Amino acid sequence: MVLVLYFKLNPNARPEVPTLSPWSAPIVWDGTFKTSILNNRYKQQKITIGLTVFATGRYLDKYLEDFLISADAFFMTGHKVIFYIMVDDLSKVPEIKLSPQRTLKFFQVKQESRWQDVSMMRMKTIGDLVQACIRYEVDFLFCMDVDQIFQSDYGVETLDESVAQLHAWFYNMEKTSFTYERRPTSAAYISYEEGDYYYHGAVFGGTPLQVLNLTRQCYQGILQDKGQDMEAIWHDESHLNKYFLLNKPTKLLSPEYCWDYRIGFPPQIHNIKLFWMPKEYEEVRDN
Ligand code: U5P
Repeated sequence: MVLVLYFKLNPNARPEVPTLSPWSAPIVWDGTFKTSILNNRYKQQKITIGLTVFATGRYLDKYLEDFLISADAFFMTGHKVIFYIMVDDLSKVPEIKLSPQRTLKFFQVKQESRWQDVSMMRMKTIGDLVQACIRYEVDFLFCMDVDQIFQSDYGVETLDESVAQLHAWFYNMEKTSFTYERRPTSAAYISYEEGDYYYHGAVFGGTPLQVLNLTRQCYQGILQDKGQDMEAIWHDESHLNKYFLLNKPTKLLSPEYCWDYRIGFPPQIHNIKLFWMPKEYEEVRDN
């Protein structure tokens, strides 16, 4: 049984940004934690961290190799990591030699014909996989988009029961500007009066049981909408935002943990740990 380490962030290190949510969940910004202390404590517990990623269709050739090479270098270095990689063609899997303590597990999945369905069906596949095996194999789990690159240490300061990523484009906006699903008939509906943050679907995590609950509930919402011939505006991300509105995350990651360089380099962004790859939508999406 692994204990989540509740460490006190040092908000004085980053006085210019909010480091606590209204429900007192830490918001992790670069400089607010002591990596060496946390690493030692988690090493004593011999934790294993899982990371799920999907790479089907053109995403497999275009993004998977660079994602994995960068994850090997920067994701949870010094700790045991299992990568759970979902592909639609096992013959195209890149040959990568990872550092010790890192394991790759590949799973064959069907390529959905619509990119929106690829994105949404991830919730079902991740839930099924957590249920079948991941929950016995890891202490913490992250789920990420593949079209991203790690560029500096992404470590154990991010671990918690339930972890959400602040979206780089919305972290300093008013909630009325968030692109939540606004149609009351959708399961993902959030009114203009509600909402805390706009969370990014490209990164979420937590303990396996929390991730199981999240993926199951999001998938239920997706199915409910499909039953009404609806699709939420930002697909699985809309359902994720609804889930985190009702089930507050216990830790939030600053946009340094998932940055888009097209925004530029505002002064609050000190140390980018992961960034979005530029995407030519016509090239990677079939429809
Ligand atoms: N994805 C695929 N293949 C597709 C579409 C999406 O593997 O054809 C996965 C990738 O991991 C991608 C994520 O980063 O879903 C989110 O999709 P999107 O937001 O880029 O459409």
